[in-house]
Amino acid sequence: MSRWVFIDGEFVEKEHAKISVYDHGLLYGDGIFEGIRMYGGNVFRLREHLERLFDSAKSILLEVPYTIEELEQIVVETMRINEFKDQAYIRIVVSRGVGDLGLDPAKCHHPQLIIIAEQLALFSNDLYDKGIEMVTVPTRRSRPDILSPKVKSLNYLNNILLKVEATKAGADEALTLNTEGYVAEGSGQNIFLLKNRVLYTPPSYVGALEGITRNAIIELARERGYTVKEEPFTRHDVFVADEVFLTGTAAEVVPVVKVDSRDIADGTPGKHTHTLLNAFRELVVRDGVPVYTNAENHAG
Ligand code: PXG
Repeated sequence: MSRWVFIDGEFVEKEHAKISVYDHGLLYGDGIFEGIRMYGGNVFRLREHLERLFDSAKSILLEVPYTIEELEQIVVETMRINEFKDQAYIRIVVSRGVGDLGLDPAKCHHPQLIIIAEQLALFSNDLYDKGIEMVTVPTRRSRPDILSPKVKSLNYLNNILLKVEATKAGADEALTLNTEGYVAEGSGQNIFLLKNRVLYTPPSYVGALEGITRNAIIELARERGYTVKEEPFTRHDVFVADEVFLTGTAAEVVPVVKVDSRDIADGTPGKHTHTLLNAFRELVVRDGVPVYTNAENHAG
């Protein structure tokens, strides 16, 4: 269990980790975040996550109060101080900080960095074996020209509504469409489908986050001889796919077996999904920034 949260430039016991009611992260969702995982004592693709965090910051004109190297150190230190040895989920938040009740962030002089680490499993274990059910939800994924889905902003209401609509409809996850009706992603996961040994995932311009898990799966699939195509597809293509799965830091790789009452193939998780899930599980324990030295690993 985690005990220490990094906030206001120091580690604070989690009961005492508090922010101001004047923080624009709270008042307006003005800020950004990243979700990262540690596997086998290594923080997976930390650099990529931090680069995406800095890109999100640049896009919303937010100054991250640390360099990328300093942030790397603080993330590693958060794992060490909480004595996480193997698995953990890490949340980085940078909010605009304290201001007044106006929208203008000009008066927010101190962006706030918060790092929290916890155990997190998005779906219960049996769903990774059985597969999940998705439904298309009425809310559309926000348009890239209005609020870019590439910005991991603290304003996640679009994604929250997608998730709520799916669970209220009795499904595990939302199949989300962009305003033109093309498949975008899940509520917080990228989507892949496999048809005749070709793997398809929507390009990010359709309205999906360029997921770090997504990119890892594309690499792993190509190394294993799959053709991977980043191209738009519709619900019909999902219904008639041989296999469908979702990817994300929180979700990892989860098979999808039913979409809008249609079974995907025979309604059980596919063997290529299984191959890629295993490849991903192998990759994550050997790739990443080590939190402990070899000597510490042996001592621990
Ligand atoms: N799409 C969106 C909209 C996301 O927020 C992903 C795809 C997957 O990207 P990565 O880089 O993680 O492979 C995300 C990331 C949740 C939750 O509880 C999900 C994310 C962030 C925070 C919480 O489902 N998703």
